[in-house]
Amino acid sequence: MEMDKRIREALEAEKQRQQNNIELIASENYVSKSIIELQGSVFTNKYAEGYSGKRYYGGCINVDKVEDLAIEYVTKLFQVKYANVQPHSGSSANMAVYRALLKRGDKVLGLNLSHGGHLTHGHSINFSGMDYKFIPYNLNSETEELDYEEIRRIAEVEKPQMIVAGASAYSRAIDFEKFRDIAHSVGAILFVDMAHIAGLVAAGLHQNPCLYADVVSSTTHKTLRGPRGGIILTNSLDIITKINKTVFPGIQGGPLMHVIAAKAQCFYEALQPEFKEYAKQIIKNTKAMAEALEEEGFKIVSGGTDNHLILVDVKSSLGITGKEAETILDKIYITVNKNTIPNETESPFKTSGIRLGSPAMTTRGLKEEEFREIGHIIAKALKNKDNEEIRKELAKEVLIITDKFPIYK
Ligand code: DSN
Repeated sequence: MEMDKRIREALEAEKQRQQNNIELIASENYVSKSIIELQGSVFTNKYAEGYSGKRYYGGCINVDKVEDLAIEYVTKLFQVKYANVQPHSGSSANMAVYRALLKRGDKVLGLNLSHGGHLTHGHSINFSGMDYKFIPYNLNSETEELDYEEIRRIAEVEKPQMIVAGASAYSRAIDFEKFRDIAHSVGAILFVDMAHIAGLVAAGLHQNPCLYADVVSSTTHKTLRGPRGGIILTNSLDIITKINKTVFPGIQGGPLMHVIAAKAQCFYEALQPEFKEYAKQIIKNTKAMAEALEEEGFKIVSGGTDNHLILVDVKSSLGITGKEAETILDKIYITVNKNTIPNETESPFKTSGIRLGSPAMTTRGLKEEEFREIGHIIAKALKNKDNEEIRKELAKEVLIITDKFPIYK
């Protein structure tokens, strides 16, 4: 049957929006045509509850092959023994880890959401904060970086069953070896959620948490540039056995085999030498954009960046909220998200900061020169928020950049 006209219109409009806009949401990316083809493939028709070779349905010969390939490639990519590639998302991967390894009410340490953590790292409105007793740790109030001594102090006082490391809005490298030492010194499991930095880890540009953590989760669609979904990795046979039972039948039914096929392709792509070059460019580009914004007088949270994102404190720099900045930039076709910053004084709906990431535009081929230009365009737009003429000029400049770098040639 032909596609419904109104659905088609939304699809075409979204293609145009993605083409026109400078995409700076740190957790988004553009996947390859092969990944789109696999996600839109006949694998979507297949039920395959269970695991390769042990399914509850017939006709699984080909889905077994793609799931085996996904596991082969991802374990090679992250130098780890075992993987579960079935979680539908990062949140369900994290739910599986907690449910497999903790009892309800167990104590867990996780990074405060307003300091860069994630909802599933213990926020009270999320299942994680409801089912387990999370104790948040904050960034150091002066350096705005992780404070390992303070995390150790909290761990020694609280004696948690698990420590969660990983972040959604943290621009500095994370020392997983230090986290391992702290966790194991108090008898806690170290769980790393590397969703944001997985592509950098895959390229060898960030310490690999699989070498230190008891268990690691990730999404596959951020810096890793794959389909939307989750994975869980570990070197422990005991842990993967518990994880596998928890993912299915514990919390999920049939795996999304079209997504698992696309995950296999994502891991294959990340194993190629070009991916390393891509990941290197991500970091160069973020640094270039941060430098341009600093030249313009903006305060960069944590004093700079080692990875794919920066947090800009627009409130202390210009007296506007993150929400206002997001809206102003939307009008000139630059997509960002408002974000809380350490010691936030605004509500999560307003915030004092914006989060800017380079993975998506790096995929489109932009280099340091363009990222510096984007930094200056952002600064000019925010400094002249009420000037209609300047806004129109900047919107034109953005469209010139995005025209020059098509998403799908
Ligand atoms: N929502 C994602 C992000 O934007 O960082 C995290 O899951």
